[in-house]
Amino acid sequence: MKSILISGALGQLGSEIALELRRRHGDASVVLCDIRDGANRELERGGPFYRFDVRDGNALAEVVQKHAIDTIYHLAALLSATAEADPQNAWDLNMNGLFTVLEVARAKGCAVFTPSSIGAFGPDTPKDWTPQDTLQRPRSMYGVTKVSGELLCDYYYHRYGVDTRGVRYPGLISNVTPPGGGTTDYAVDIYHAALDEGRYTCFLKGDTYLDMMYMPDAVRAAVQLMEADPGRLRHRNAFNVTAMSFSPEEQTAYIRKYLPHFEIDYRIDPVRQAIANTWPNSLEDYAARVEWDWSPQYDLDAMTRDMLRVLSQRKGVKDVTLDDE
Ligand code: VAH
Repeated sequence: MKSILISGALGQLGSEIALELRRRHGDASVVLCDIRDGANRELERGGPFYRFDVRDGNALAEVVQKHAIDTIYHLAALLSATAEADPQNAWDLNMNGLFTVLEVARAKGCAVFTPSSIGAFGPDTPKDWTPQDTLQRPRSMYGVTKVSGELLCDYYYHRYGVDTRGVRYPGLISNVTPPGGGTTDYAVDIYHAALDEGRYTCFLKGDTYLDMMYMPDAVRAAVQLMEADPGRLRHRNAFNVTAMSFSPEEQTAYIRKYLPHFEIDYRIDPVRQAIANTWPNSLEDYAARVEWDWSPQYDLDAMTRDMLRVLSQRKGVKDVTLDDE
C-alpha cells in the first residue's frame, strides 16, 4: 500500500499531482503539506493536510513517521521570475527545502521525486534539440537551484542509495490552478484573457520559442517515472521531457482557430525576457522515452481546444466553437 507525501501541494503542479495520486491510491494514502493553507479547501479537506515549512525537518520527519510515507513528491520551490526578484530567499527555500527532504528520506527510506526544469540550462547550452547530457550553466538563480538540485539528488542516490528521480519540466499549462510566478506564465494567462477580454498583452516577444507541456502530461510524467522499473534507469536527475515548443505568435494562431477575433499586443518584461532568452528553444527527450516509455499526449492544438473548452464552460462564455461540438 503506497503512502505518499506531497510538499508544495497547493501549487500549480502539486494540486494536480495530488488529485491524480489520490484518485489512484485513495485520499488517506496521499498526505499533503504546504507553507500556506486556504488556497484549495477541497484538497485540504479531501485527505491528510499539514501546514508547515518544508525546511522544518522535525515537522517533516514527524509526518513521514506518522503516515509511514514511502514516497515524497517534493514540489515546494520558488519559480524563475519570483526567484529572480529575491534570489537569497529562493536559494534558501529551493536548496534547504530539498536538503531537508533528502535527509528525512535518507533516514526514513523514502523515494523522492523532485522536478527540475528547462531553466537548468543556460545560454551556452545547445538551444535546439537540447540533449539529455549537455552543458548546464544557467544564469538565473532558479536555474542555479535546479542544477544544484539535480546534483544533490544524484549524490543522495549514489552515496546513500536514496531512490531519487526527477524530470526537467518545460513551461506547464493548467486549466485548474493559476501559474505561480514563472517566465512561462503567459502561456496560461493568454487563454483566460482571450475568453475574458478577447485580447492579451504578452510580456515575452512574439517569436520567443520555449518548450511547453499541458498539465495532464506533466502529471503523468511524474507518476510514470516514479512507478518505472529502477533497473531500466540510466539517468535519474533529471530527465528531459517535453511535448511541444511554441512561441506567443504560434499560440495566438491556434487560439484564433477558435476565437477568430482574438488580438495580442506586447509589453516586454525585461527580466522574464532575459531569462527566456537563456533557455532552450526545444528539447530532445529520447532518454525518457527509452528508459521509462515517456510519450506526451497533448500537442498545441489539442491543448488549446481543451483549455478553451474547460475555461469557456467555467466562465460561461458561449461564443467558442470547438471541433468536437
Ligand atoms: C517557470 N513555469 O517559468 C516555470 C518553469 C520552464 C519554466 O520552470 O519558472
